Amino acid sequence: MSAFLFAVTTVVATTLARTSGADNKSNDSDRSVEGTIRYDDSDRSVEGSIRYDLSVAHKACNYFGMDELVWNHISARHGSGWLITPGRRMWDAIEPSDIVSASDNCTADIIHSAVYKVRPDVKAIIHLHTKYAAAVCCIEGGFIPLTQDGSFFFNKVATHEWEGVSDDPGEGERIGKAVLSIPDCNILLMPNHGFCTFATSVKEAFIQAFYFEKACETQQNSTGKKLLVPPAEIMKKSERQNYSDVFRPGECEWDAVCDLIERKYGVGR
Ligand SMILES: *[C@@H]1O[C@H](CO)[C@@H](O)[C@H](O)[C@H]1NC(C)=O
Ligand SMILES: *[C@@H]1O[C@H](CO)[C@@H](O)[C@H](O)[C@H]1NC(C)=O
Ligand SMILES: *[C@@H]1O[C@H](CO)[C@@H](O)[C@H](O)[C@H]1NC(C)=O
Ligand SMILES: *[C@@H]1O[C@H](CO)[C@@H](O)[C@H](O)[C@H]1NC(C)=O
Ligand SMILES: CC(=O)N[C@H]1CO[C@H](CO)[C@@H](O)[C@@H]1O
Repeated sequence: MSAFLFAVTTVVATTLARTSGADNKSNDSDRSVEGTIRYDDSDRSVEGSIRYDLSVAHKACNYFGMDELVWNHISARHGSGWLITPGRRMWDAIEPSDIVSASDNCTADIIHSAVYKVRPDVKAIIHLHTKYAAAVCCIEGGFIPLTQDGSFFFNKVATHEWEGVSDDPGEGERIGKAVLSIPDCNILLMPNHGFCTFATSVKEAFIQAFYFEKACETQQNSTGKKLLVPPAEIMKKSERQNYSDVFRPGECEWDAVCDLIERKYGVGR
């Protein structure tokens, strides 16, 4: 009986997540400023689908080795604020109900609120310290897109120099300036620290982070060799193709990632 109930709950949660999706374009005009969370829980079904996607994204980071113990954050706008990683919990154990509407971590508030403030189009942010991206963060010149996977980020990388652990609210303004300096950027590279990807949905932000880490791995493994850097016009063409409706990050991958995570970890227990 309880197994039956669990199965029903899982199916309902999964269907909800996949039909209503987290790409919901909520009204941004009253979005929170400077980390002030005014949580709008008026739409339960939208909230449920965002929580589901956030839980899957945390568990998928754990599955693919992209997490770092209890640190780092994934967030998604909801209502006039955003939902975010609870902290103090391993990412394979983050369930939809564990996601919080305000972080107890000031670092996350500064970085995430800075990006949401200057980019109304951004609905989800992932901040990670994955190993290959962290290595690329420590190389002069930073990220070099070399492959088809890397073309997602061609001319889309903003940079914000490390200021130590982010606890100075003034840093938010500097992060905002960095993000605005590269039109349509989808990566904030944080030298000697890590990176953020930002996107129109949780699934898109996760898939971007996956490909960014992979592109950094390719770059790192090519270090010290003579690089074949593709012509800019080919990268530009590939970038546009990658962002067409069919290949938009997450479009083809996300349901399969959800299936994988349901099989390996389960969601919603
Ligand atoms: C999107 O979210 C807003 C606010 O949460 C809600 O009013 C609206 O109905 C949602 N739209 C869809 C298509 O789910
Ligand atoms: C968003 O809300 C503001 C004020 O609440 C309203 O003026 C505006 O038309 C709304 N925009 C959309 C796209 O719903
Ligand atoms: C917040 O999280 C970051 C990692 O994302 C960590 O470096 C920092 O120490 C945390 N700060 C607090 C106050 O918990
Ligand atoms: C990069 O190098 C590591 C260590 O040699 C290897 O395990 C990994 O498969 C390589 N990755 C790529 C994308 O070449
Ligand atoms: C996010 C992004 O870069 N989107 C681009 C993808 O390609 C389309 C079509 O060429 C562009 O209009 C978008 O700006």
